Amino acid sequence: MVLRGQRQIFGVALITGIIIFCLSITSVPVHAGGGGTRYVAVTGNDSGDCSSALSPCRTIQYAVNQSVSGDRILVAGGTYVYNSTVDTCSFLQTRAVVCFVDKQLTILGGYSTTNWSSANPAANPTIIDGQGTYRGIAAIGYNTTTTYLNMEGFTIQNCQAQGPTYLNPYDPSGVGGGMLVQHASVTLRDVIFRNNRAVGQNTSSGAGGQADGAALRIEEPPVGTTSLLQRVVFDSNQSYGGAGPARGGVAFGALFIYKAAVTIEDSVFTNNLAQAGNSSGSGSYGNPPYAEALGGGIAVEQGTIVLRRVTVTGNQVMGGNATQYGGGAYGGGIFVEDFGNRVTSLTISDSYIANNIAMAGSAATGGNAAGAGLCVDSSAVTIERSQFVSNYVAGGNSSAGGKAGPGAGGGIYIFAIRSGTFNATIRNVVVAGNSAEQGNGVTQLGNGGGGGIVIHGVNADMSHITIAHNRIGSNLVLGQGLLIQPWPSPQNPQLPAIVNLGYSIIADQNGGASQASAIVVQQGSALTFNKGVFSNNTKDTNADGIPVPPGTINGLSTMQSVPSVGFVAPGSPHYNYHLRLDSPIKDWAVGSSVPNDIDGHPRPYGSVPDLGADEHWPLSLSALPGDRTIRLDWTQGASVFSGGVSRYDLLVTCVAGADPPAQGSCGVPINVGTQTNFTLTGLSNSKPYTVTVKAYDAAGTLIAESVAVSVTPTDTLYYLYLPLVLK
Ligand SMILES: [Ca+2]
Repeated sequence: MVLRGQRQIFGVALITGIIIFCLSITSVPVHAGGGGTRYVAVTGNDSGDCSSALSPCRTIQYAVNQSVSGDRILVAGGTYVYNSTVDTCSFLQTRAVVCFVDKQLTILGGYSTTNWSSANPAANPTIIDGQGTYRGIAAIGYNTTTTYLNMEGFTIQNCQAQGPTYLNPYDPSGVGGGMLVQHASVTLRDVIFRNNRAVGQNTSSGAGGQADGAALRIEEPPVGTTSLLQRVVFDSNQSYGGAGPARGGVAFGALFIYKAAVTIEDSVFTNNLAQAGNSSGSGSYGNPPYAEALGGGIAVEQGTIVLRRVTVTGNQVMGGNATQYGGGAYGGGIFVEDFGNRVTSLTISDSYIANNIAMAGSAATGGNAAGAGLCVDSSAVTIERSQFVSNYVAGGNSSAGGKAGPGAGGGIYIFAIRSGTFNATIRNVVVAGNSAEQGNGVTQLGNGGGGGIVIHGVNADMSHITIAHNRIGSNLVLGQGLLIQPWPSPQNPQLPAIVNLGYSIIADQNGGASQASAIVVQQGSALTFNKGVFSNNTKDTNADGIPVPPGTINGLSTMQSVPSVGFVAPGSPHYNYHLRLDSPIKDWAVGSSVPNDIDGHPRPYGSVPDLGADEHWPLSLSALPGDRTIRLDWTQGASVFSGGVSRYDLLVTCVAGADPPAQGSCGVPINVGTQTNFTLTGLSNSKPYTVTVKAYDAAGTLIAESVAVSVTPTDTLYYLYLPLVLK
């Protein structure tokens, strides 16, 4: 089923031009030979050039004004707010606490007036507070292509960018609430964006103002630069599209990236919101035609985006309401699309995307919703070693007699509306506990689907995927776990979806109307299985023509079935889809050459890899000998089996003449409860002991064990023993 009638490009609505400076900056000082250090503290005074640590300046902005490219500004802990007397950026409609044009600056927080040599942002919180009125930072390249901000150790909070952004030509958008990086590149480390807003203006004609980048907008940095975000937190930032008489304003989420290469590592996006504006009119106007909300955590319009070890949880996109057409909702956690047919790519690795929501707006015709965890349009995408868990997508409700909006792709929705190199490569990924629902109103069984994943009009190479416990609403039938469909429709398949699915698990899929199946391949598309397992689904595929006629399905004979896969702790609250020791599908991935698993553990353990995202390894255990003692620790190993273990037993094997442990007997299991470290005492020195840790579930079934570790206690501790770590 077609999700969207016709994809529109959002860019027309974007602010893309160089700022029109109707401003009073007469000259921008860009001197060679920077590299000086300037000092700022809340106890300081704005005088001189801030270059003495003994007499710091009072405002960051004053120090910025004194600075030349290459300078460093060290900022002591405290809260810094807007001060009009030092503001040199009168061209900004939303003024900023800190603003600069055409400089390369490093601004470092976390210092104190008694210690300017090492930063400690935790001990010396350094806060830029917009007081609900001002933008936090604006870094703008105007005459140069080298403008750059390196910022570390700050909290940027309570900032707001309220539309309009420009007066000539008039633009009602509100963008970059916490930070606006325009035609400049940025490096941020240890920065927290909290409770910032971008607010589109309410308008008296046409569409309401767009809102994007509640925390941060990175807009068209110089070609060849890559912006870098490390250990950055985006928490509770909100973008609100403005109301408009024809339709509400579009909203993009906390981080908005436009035409940029950005790498994000070890960062968190949580509880952010993109809410499109409402309208008392039809809800359709201009381009994009509807009041859409996109990318609650991260929204990308063209770029090269790399996400490593990123957590994206609890973010939302909410389409706008109107009378005729509800606004769409795309990518509750992450939304990425090309722009103007430019190359765009997304790489996600070792990341966790959970509990995000995409809900379309209500109207006579409910809006479309897609990809609660991730929505990708016309871009190359690679996803490795990541989890998409418990995300929820719902189409918009319709008023009496109108059509309910479709909801599709609870976890992941990948699509294209034009031909191109849009391959999706997905490896070692868990997609579990996600759901897709249609809005309320006049429903159709085909109006959405793919509780776990939708692949729509693109090629996808998927291997070692665990698709489990996804569901669709009671008025849907198309793919509880996986929906594969051509663009724009099975009746008019112009771009097929061609999917390879190898070494994967499709288990415990449920929900939907009576004919719903776990996998649906629609006519005009193809799916090739290469080994895998079905388990406990209400119906595995639509190969039999139910619920809809199938496209090409190959390799079905390579699939096996088991009653239970043997997950450690499936479903809420743990969503732990690692394999138990007694899983029947271990060693079934004959021929797989994928070198590792979702944990980064090597494959295979033993001679043949396991199906799905996890390779089952023995419980990792470290053992440290001491004087008549052995210190055991399996905390790290236990994390793999979290939620599944009811108790651990230690089994200690002793040689002849060796004293038994004080805590039990040789050869008899010692129940240590749920603790994940233990010290055996009373042992004999110079006698080898063999120790195994065994993990049991609540039913008393063994679900994991360590390898047997041989350790010899000793009192000759002349040197430090390194822990013996075994997988
Ligand atoms: Ca593993």
